[in-house]
Amino acid sequence: MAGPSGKKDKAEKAGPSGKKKKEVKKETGLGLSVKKDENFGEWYSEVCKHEMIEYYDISGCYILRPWSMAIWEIMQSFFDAEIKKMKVKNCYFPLFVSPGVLEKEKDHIEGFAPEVAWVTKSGKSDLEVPIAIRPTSETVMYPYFSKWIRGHRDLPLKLNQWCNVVRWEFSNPTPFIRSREFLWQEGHTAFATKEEADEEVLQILELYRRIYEEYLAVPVVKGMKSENEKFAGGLYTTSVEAFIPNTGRGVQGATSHCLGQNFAKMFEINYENEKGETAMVWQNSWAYSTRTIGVMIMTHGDDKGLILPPKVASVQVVVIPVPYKDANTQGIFDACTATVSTLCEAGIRAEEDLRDNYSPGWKYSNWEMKGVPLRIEIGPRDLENDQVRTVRRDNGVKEDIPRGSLGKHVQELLEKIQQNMYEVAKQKREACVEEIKTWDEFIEALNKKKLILAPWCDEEEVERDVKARTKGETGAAKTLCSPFEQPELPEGTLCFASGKPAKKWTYWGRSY
Ligand code: 87F
Repeated sequence: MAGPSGKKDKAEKAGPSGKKKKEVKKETGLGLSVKKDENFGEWYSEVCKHEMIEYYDISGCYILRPWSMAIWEIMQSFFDAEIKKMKVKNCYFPLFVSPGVLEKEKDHIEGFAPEVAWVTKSGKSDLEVPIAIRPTSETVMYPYFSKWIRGHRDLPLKLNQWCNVVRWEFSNPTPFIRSREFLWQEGHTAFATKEEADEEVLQILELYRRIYEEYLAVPVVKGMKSENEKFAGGLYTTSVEAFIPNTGRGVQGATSHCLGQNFAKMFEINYENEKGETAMVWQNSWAYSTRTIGVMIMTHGDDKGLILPPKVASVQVVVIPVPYKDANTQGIFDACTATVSTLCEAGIRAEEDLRDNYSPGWKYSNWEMKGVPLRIEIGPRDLENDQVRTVRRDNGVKEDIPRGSLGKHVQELLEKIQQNMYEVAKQKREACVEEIKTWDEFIEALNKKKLILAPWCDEEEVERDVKARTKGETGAAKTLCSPFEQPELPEGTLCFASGKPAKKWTYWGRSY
């Protein structure tokens, strides 16, 4: 199915079920063969293949094609500029980790050990000492933090790197959402005081919220991870959590951890404070990955394919000529080119599709499938009236606009599309939220694929118990986060699972 054999695969695709229609669709590259509501997994995989990713011949590894890489780069530009305002500096540490360093912090690595990939050979000969491939870089970086941090003037130390990491996952791989290699940024910072660390955790979390809500038009909840779900090596973990209504699963969007002084102790990251005493640093780490793109695809895509939010779309507007037999074809083509120039000058990412081997209808479907937020059609009538026709990808609404006010008008339309996509996604998510009080209500809501908000006693043992009691084919329910924005918790409210006094409202559900 993958790579080099892809072409051949298509030709042979008649298959035992022999669905003619599906085959024809595959041949022309038009339309999806499944609906989002009918087979979400298959739908997602098909949508990704147009043209975000290409499957690869190693399970769990995917090729990021320009169409998705461009989205990553746009988010990267935003986040990189924001952290630079916070005086975070970029750096790059090696991909390889020696076993001694990797295993230095035993607690931290313990649960993760099966996922670490190792290089054991060069050519045909075994390496004397196998070398690990980074799954994350705490143990890679912190020996150098110890070396570089000497006095209070060396603090804060704020580093970030944009890189790939490898985690040899065994549960079912999904493009962007769970892959064995992925791209991310990892920030690692060290401070003199806990207060400074606490403040940064939330500043970064707010940037993650903005990536999801302002760029990807995906609503998220900011909150605190439970003791069970936090990063074991740290003090506390905050996250932004998204929800996929179609599967009823939560998905952790990004995390911002306060590590406390655990790693500082382990790696002896000490400094001399103003009083001349030896003190230990407070640390944070934070990351978001290419998973963001998967969450966006799942949230917005429809039966026609992808829908890209204008802010991250590498092509925001596609301009398509609609020539008729006797019409002034060259005039229409020229109008398309002029339209693209005008839009580009207005700072809009626009492209024309003047290919002569495809019909306008084919092009419409093709660009719809690729999710371009706005289509502009120019035909003989438009030329006559000095106008263009716009068609929105998010709701199909058509509008004729005068060519004179193109830049301003299209800019406004793109902003409306961005806003509308966020509102629609938010409404869909809100419709899934269910506040429950009892165990029976919990199970009922879980079976209805709800995002469950429940009063909880906040005890680790109770969360483990809920997991055990809900274990099934589709995975156990667990806490997603305790939202920072807490609804009122009336005196005497009891935990839905243990019957003990509830301490907080917490989101529960199955998750990716
Ligand atoms: C897999 C193998 C080895 C996650 C792993 O979230 C180690 C790990 O430490 C591991 N999977 N983690 C936790 C990563 C924590 C932390 N690292 C820096 C982040 C943000 C960026």
